[in-house]
Amino acid sequence: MRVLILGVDGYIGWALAQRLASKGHYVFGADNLYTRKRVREVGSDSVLPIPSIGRRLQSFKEFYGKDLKFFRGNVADPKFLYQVFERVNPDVVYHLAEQRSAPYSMIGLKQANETMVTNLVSTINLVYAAKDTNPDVQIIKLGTMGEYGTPNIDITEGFLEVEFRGRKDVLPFPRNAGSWYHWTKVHDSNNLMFANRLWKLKITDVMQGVVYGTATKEIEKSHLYTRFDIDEVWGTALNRFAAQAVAGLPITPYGKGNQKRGFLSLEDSISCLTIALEKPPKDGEYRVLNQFDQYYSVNYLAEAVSKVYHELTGNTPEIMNVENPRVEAEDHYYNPDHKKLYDLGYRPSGELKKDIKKIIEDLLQYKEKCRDLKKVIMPKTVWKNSSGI
Ligand code: USQ
Repeated sequence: MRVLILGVDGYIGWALAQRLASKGHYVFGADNLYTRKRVREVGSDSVLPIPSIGRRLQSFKEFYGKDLKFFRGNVADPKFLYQVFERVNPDVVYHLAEQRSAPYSMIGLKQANETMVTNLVSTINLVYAAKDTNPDVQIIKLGTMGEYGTPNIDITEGFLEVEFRGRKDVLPFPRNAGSWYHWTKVHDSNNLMFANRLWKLKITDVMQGVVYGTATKEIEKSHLYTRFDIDEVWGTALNRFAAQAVAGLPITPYGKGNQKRGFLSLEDSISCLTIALEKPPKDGEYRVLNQFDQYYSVNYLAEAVSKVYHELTGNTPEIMNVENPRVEAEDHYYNPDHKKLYDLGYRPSGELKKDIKKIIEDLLQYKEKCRDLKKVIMPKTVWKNSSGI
């Protein structure tokens, strides 16, 4: 199949390109290298070394024996996206090209606006480009489990059967996000649903949990690493905890640390995204898949990382529950469904402890780099201090 990955230079995009190439698909990618730039701006860098895009594509060709045809540009620019669609004529398009950091969106008004525009406009461009140039394309769009928030009821996959004042309906599950970034994903979901109603586009909206890990089976062979961020803006919970241990810093669950989130490994994320391609929705269907393996509290993950680090090195990192920079529930009910991907054939690849061990082993090879980034690890972006112009 001809597969277009918007956001191919990112954490998920680069790993996904390798999986799809190794499965024999023709892979095309677009990216404006936005994450590289924004990560540098906060004084940080990917801990795993990432070469320039030119060298990256060259190594891809050498290892996989075929080109990853690359288009450099911004998918929030409609002209660019239409041109890419016309050149590629994809069977499947993945939209992974959004601003992906909740803390970045909470720095201030400029970043909030940038996140809103980048994310919402890119998705609107996508549905129009699909409708106008290739209405049969399958759209796989990365949303987030964070769209649902942490309601005091079970979370279904996208839709909820409601009985109210004697009448019944099936309605979108109420969304209640916790950052401007997470709200953009809610707005995207609404826009995708509407585009589907208007033009019968075939859409999979993926509610993905927090992804962790350094590798997939392809990356273990190719050594074409994907990026790995650990700073307070671009790094995420479990990855940060492992890097904190390696850097000799305390591991930082925020607040009481009892907040729970769905997590999955990079390997599993890529498997799920591939299953979405291989088992498409019906023509004209909009479907929602909740994509995570298990849910954990951040305290549980902090302890798990500390234990594994001790087993590997003999040292026990300190766990320090720091003041929570976010506005979020720290003690709450959490029970989201995640059945549909299992019904489509997804099976988790590993086991948390083994996955953590692998991350720590990989990071130990870049111990100095983790240490160099010490100054950007502790949380500084405080939700309530988000500032205006
Ligand atoms: N957290 C800590 N300590 C840290 C970092 C985070 O306790 O050092 C806590 C946060 O307070 C939060 C939880 O861990 O309760 C998750 O935070 P995160 O930074 O790992 O992830 P989040 O900001 O929610 O966003 C990440 C990705 C985003 C994706 C989302 C999936 O950056 O692109 O959509 O995970 S989900 O969390 O399910 O919404």
